[in-house]
Amino acid sequence: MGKEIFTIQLGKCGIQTGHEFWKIISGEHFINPEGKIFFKKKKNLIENKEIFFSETSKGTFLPRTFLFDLEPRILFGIINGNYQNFYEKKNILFSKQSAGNNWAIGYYKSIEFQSEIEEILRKNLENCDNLGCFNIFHSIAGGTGSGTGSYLMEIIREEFSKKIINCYSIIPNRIGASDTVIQPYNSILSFRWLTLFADCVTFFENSALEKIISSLNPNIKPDSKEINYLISKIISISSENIRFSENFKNSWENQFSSLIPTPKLHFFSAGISNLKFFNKKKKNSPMDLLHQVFDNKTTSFSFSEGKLISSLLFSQNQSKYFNEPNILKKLHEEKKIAYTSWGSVPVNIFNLPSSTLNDSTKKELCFYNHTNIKKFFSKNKEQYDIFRKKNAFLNNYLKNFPSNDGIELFTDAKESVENLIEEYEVAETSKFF
Ligand SMILES: Nc1nc2c(ncn2[C@@H]2O[C@H](COP(=O)(O)OP(=O)(O)OP(=O)(O)O)[C@@H](O)[C@H]2O)c(=O)[nH]1
Ligand SMILES: [Mg+2]
Repeated sequence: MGKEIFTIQLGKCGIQTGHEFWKIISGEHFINPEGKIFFKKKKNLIENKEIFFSETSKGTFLPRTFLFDLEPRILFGIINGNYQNFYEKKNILFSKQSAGNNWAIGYYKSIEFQSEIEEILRKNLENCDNLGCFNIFHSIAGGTGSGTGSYLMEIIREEFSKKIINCYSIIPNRIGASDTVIQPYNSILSFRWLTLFADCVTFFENSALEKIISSLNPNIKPDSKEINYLISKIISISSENIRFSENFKNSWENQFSSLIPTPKLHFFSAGISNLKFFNKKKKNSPMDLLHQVFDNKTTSFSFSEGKLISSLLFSQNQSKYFNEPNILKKLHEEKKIAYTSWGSVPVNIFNLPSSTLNDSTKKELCFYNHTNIKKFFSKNKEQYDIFRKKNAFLNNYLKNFPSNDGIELFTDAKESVENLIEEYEVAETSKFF
């Protein structure tokens, strides 16, 4: 079996998207909300459910996950429903009041839970043969997702320095929805922590996800349920190869390390083809699927500016691409995709186990490491600059820092984002290596 993966679900968004993810993968492993296997294993099905689930002494399989929120409401909604026996109670932690969309409250309030958090992480680690990676689900706009998320990355780096920190970071920008007003403060601080402590980060922009869902089926009016399903489906597909393979070398890090040329450039977007959940009727040729993978992206980055550093394609047509390598080249030409001059292989292809899952839809999924992601950091930095210039909501924010180091932290975070943008700019030139 490959290395185990331990999940961390933080704040409302992290808990809800993570819950959707667990629903999808538990279904694929025939595990019911009680943790019991409800279907006899298909013949010849190779399954590594222990990577994500731990087997209890009663023979049930429960998610290897830690749920944390500074307010109990969302957690109670999940653990008092059908899934009350699904999550281990000892892996759930909450306090009484939310962080009010404030990074500083999220970060500093979490310090009060340091020993409990460390104990939970250590116990879960002891329950693994060889834990490889921490998967963090969170939003970088709310206080718990951004602040506690930052704090947890620091703890993991300090206590379990060799383990990979892989973040699924959700960015609001919902069309027509009012979002947290101090989001630029939360995001700029989160970016600093994600740059310094995470090994890789996949961004999901709610507005981009809404567009994908509408393009797959114009009759659907996307809400959180559909958006969370899409995020979770992307993450679950990217783990199929690990969960359903006899090749234990298919570890998460083996797949994703090919995307990261230097440690700092570790921010990805994903692209997804049509999914049966959104459009049951649509039949797609392999070429249609590929087009969709390039068009349906989880962030608003554009191929028309900047350069592709690397990409990772999960496909049921791997052999086709090996036999006809020009397919991808042609498509890249058609889409005018430019590569960095120093990168090695612009597309790495991994096979998806096609026949194993309940979901028989043909699908493709791609992760992109593209320099145009810098636009996203620039946009957030500009928003932050506007706020800072006017000192908008600043005192309200700073009063939640325990000492006077709030301003210093902001200066540091801004500098770190500027350096990151510069790194992507240099990566577009041949001077990079
Ligand atoms: N895709 C998606 N986005 C969500 C969901 N819940 C919240 N969000 C987005 O995340 C942002 C706020 O994050 P929350 O997760 O509610 O905040 P939190 O981490 O609980 O932090 P506090 O409530 O401030 O303690 C909002 O602006 C929403 O746009 C969800 O279930 N799915
Ligand atoms: Mg909350």
